[in-house]
Amino acid sequence: MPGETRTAYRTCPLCEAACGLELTIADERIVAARGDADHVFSRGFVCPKGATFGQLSQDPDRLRRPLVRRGDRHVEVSWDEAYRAIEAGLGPILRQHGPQSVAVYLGNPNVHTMAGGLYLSPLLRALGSRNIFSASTVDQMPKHVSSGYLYGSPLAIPVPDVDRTDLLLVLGANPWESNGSLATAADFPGRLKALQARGGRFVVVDPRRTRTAEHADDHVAIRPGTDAFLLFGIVHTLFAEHLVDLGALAGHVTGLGQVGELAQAFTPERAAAACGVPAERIRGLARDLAAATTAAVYGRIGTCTVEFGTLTSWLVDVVNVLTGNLDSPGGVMFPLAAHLRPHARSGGKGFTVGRWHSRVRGLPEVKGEFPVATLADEIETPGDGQVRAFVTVAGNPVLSTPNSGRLDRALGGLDFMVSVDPYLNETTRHADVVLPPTDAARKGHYDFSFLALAVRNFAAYSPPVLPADAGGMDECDILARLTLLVTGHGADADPAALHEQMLQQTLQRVAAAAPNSGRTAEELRAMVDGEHPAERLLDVALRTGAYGDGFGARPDGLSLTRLLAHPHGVDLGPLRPRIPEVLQTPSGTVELCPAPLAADVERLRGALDRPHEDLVLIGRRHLRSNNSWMHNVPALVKGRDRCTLQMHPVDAARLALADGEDARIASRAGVVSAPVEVTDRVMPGVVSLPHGWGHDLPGTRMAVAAAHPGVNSNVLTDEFAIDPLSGNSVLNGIPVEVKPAARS
Ligand SMILES: Nc1nc2c(c(=O)[nH]1)N[C@H]1C(S)=C(S)[C@@H](COP(=O)(O)OP(=O)(O)OC[C@H]3O[C@@H](n4cnc5c(=O)[nH]c(N)nc54)[C@H](O)[C@@H]3O)O[C@H]1N2
Ligand SMILES: Nc1nc2c(c(=O)[nH]1)N[C@H]1C(S)=C(S)[C@@H](COP(=O)(O)OP(=O)(O)OC[C@H]3O[C@@H](n4cnc5c(=O)[nH]c(N)nc54)[C@H](O)[C@@H]3O)O[C@H]1N2
Ligand code: SF4
Ligand SMILES: [Mo]
Repeated sequence: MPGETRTAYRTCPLCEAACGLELTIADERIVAARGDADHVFSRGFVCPKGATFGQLSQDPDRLRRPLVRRGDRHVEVSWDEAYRAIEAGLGPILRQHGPQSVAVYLGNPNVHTMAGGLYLSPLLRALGSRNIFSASTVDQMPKHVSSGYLYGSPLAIPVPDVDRTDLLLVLGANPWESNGSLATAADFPGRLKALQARGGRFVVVDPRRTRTAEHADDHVAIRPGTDAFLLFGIVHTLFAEHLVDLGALAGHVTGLGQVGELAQAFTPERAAAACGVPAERIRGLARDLAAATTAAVYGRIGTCTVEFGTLTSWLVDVVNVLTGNLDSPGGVMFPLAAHLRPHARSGGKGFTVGRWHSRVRGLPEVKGEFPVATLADEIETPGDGQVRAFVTVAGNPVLSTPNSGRLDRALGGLDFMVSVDPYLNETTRHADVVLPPTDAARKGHYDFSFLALAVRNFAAYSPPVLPADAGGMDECDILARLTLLVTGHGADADPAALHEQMLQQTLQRVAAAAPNSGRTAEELRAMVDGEHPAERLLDVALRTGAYGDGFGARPDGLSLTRLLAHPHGVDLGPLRPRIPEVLQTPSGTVELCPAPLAADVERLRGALDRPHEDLVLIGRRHLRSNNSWMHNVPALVKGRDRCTLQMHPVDAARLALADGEDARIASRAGVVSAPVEVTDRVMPGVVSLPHGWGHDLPGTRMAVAAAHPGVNSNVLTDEFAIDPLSGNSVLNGIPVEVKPAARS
């Protein structure tokens, strides 16, 4: 109501921590965002990004109506006109060249919206293209692959039980600034401090002395891309010193002996020569992990976006298994989210990749997608199946993916492009049509992805905090209408048709799965609550989920109504062991030595004695960044330039570079210039440049970001450097040459 000030609660959708926000709303504008002190999980924590929730939602550069490209300008049009332009552009390409001619790229914010969780699958199914790409292959795909092989499901990702562990070994993660990833732990810094306060320790392995490393009990500097050697050195030591103890896991693990054999080559001495961590330190880590009452090894970006990403991700879990810390309190555990159910029994089909291959480079499909590192190949290479049209949903691959200079040029050569995105940015400037979803304040929120990765089970649903924008369009509707268009229902199809169809199909599955409940899909339909299509689908998932009310069978169980009555979330308790039920491998065990991984160990062994590069590039994240897309919020970019090339004083002296001087940085893929920041935070031989910058391209509409452009580090990363098992890009450990810009 005009003139009214009120408080509303909402989960922050900006990172994986899933904090509760307390919003102050005056005159239907968000005037403040604070941490929700009563939130069951985040207990008042908020970071600088969450605090800008209002500014972000109300950013004047945010698009609220669709855009259509006319020449080199984008002009606002009605929704009907935008969908008609899509039909006119996409229709002929689909008819003439078939579904493979249309590629899709799904970006990171899709895992932070309900539309992404619910409405992408139908769209991709309707389209029927195999040219599907996502931010997963510049991020966590190696972890999915290792989990797929070990546990039979790529989504069975164990998270460190940070609230109960005695010893946490962190590799390639900086949760003090990233707030955690593949481990939803609001106030990660506070949880780490609590770990230390109760007498526990945490150790950080990182080529940079990050803020996490600064607070750690120990910081181990490691040469980029070499954690697999370190971890294999630990595995070797555990076997050599008879420290292997599976604990409660004994009887649920196969392949143990083979892992011991594979580890033989990786003595701590040889591992040390490869990774730069002294052999005695490697042995010490192994002994500490074995001796600790509970311990957890946790790896993230620095273990995934590297040459041996899948092997490293696997070895993280191997160490957890060998020390008896998998699926055990204080170790790493499998969460159980409220919208999911435990499996009826262990054992399943297992995990496979390579059911089809990419046209140009012959790369295997993984989880139904191809590596984004080969997207430009598919657009540029003529022939049958060439990509001619492109759809992006919540992605900015021109800044986020390797050799993005090449991808940027490739996008310019497309016949047609559609972007579902609230900004006209480096990627969407290429789109013929941009469909902007309403801002986060006007949509409901439930974390389908991150509640399944939380270090404590909990559930929260936030309804929209502001009324719908009458002329705007909700993202579920945008995607549903696109799906209907692709399936031949025309540009004017009513999204409600798909919403109802999806709900009916879900209810039919529920009715078929529990025939004894005596309820038909129609009877269940009458019981479903929710004002919005996403709410109704969520209600069904919650009620049939692990803690659900079973549509009345357990009256005190969860439902949408119950979550609406608990705006600060519902705590569902500490993580509980899930083995064997969680295991969906063919054998029903943890298959510790899967053949594809064992085969890849050969490649790792081959790299043991390889000479080291002079200088390699790594990335970094800053507390006030969010990949590429929040640099338009003034509060998040003020202060000194953050897009600097960090370099150790020894390298700076060797290369005759002074602090603040512009350096020319060259790799196989490209060249950029950035100011040097001389600092001993990075180890010698390593330089660091953050990703997500480079906002100086023409045709964008992000005034604040353009005033703080920085340079795009992914001009330097190489699209031909990928982890072969997952197709994930190598974004850390890029060989570079650095010179003073003025003298080159
Ligand atoms: N060198 C290097 N490169 C990296 C990384 C690295 O560490 N180093 N990290 C990688 C990682 S982990 C990731 S996840 C990727 C991210 O890669 P992307 O997902 O491609 O990029 P983002 O910067 O997250 O851009 C998100 C886009 O979504 C839009 N958006 C924001 N909110 C919404 C919404 O609610 N709906 C819709 N439809 N759109 C929305 C934004 O405007 C923006 O265009 O970058 C990767 N790239
Ligand atoms: N503030 C902020 N928070 C974010 C994001 C953001 O952009 N900004 N992005 C979000 C996203 S999409 C993600 S995926 C997460 C990522 O979450 P994290 O993985 O915690 O974030 P990073 O800061 O990329 O941490 C990776 C660390 O690995 C180190 N590293 C690089 N190469 C190696 C190596 O070879 N070995 C080892 N051991 N370490 C290495 C880097 O120095 C860096 O400190 O963060 C999320 N949260
Ligand atoms: S840590 Fe993440 S979820 Fe929490 S307030 Fe910050 S951006 Fe939002
Ligand atoms: Mo990410």
